Amino acid sequence: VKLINSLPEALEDRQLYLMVQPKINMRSGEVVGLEALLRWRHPEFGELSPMEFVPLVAQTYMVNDLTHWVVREALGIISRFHEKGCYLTISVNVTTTNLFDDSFFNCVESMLGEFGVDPKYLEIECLETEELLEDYRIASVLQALRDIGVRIALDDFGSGYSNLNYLRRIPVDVVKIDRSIIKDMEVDAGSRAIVFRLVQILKHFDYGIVAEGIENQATADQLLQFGCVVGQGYYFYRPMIWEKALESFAQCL
Ligand code: G
Ligand code: G
Ligand code: NA
Ligand code: MN
Repeated sequence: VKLINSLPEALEDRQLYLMVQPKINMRSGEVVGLEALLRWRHPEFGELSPMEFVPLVAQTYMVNDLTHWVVREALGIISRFHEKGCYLTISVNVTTTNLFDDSFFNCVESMLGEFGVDPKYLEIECLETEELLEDYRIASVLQALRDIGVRIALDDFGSGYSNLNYLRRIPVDVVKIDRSIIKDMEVDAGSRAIVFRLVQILKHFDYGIVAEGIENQATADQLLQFGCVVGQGYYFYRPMIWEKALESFAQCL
């Protein structure tokens, strides 16, 4: 409770900040996008991972302010890359509560305008929850975002319900294959078989595919063989300070 109550102050004091983790085209080695990952440097509790506070905040309406802050910050970051001619996308993680918020769509749309970022460079990552699959209000927010060009990614696919038939009913452009399956690929033929078929099915329906949690070359090679080109994981890059990413990737032209 104390933690949650200190959030508004933390937002003002800039105790929160974003790290970025690159997504890469494993065929060319090129960085194609960044995922924004939230951190909280708390004066009393130290460095907090989003797992320690996002679930708590997500039970309150404060999660809306928090996500608006994250989107604003992420767009500020990506516009710095674009200024340097480096047209990467940026993804932001949102919770189901955010998608029930009537102001979410308008906020995102107006912030895109404010920063002059083409909506196609913003991706919203959401988790496959029951509400996401079943609530028409969420589907309509996602569809409205897609209609203006924002991309929608389904995060951690393969860790929850992962019902392929439901998947087709929700407006999603990109599916991220959860690292829990990816991490076993190197040692387990069964996991490789699942990923192989999953990639085939996702390609059949024209989804963009991102493999998460790649930790070694063997897994990256296998994924490429299966036709999954975009990957993310410690093998390529760990989450990093965005200024450092700007320094290293901004000569990407
Ligand atoms: O970066 P890290 O591995 O600590 O992230 C842990 C979890 O927190 C991941 O599931 C990630 O999706 C989530 N997360 C990271 N940043 C944000 C954010 O800005 N908003 C929300 N809702 N979740 C986030
Ligand atoms: O749930 P989500 O996929 O958004 O989680 C993102 C989190 O996953 C980040 O906080 C990041 O630290 C973590 N992560 C990213 N790549 C790897 C990886 O290769 N291995 C492991 N164990 N964690 C990873
Ligand atoms: Na994510
Ligand atoms: Mn994920």
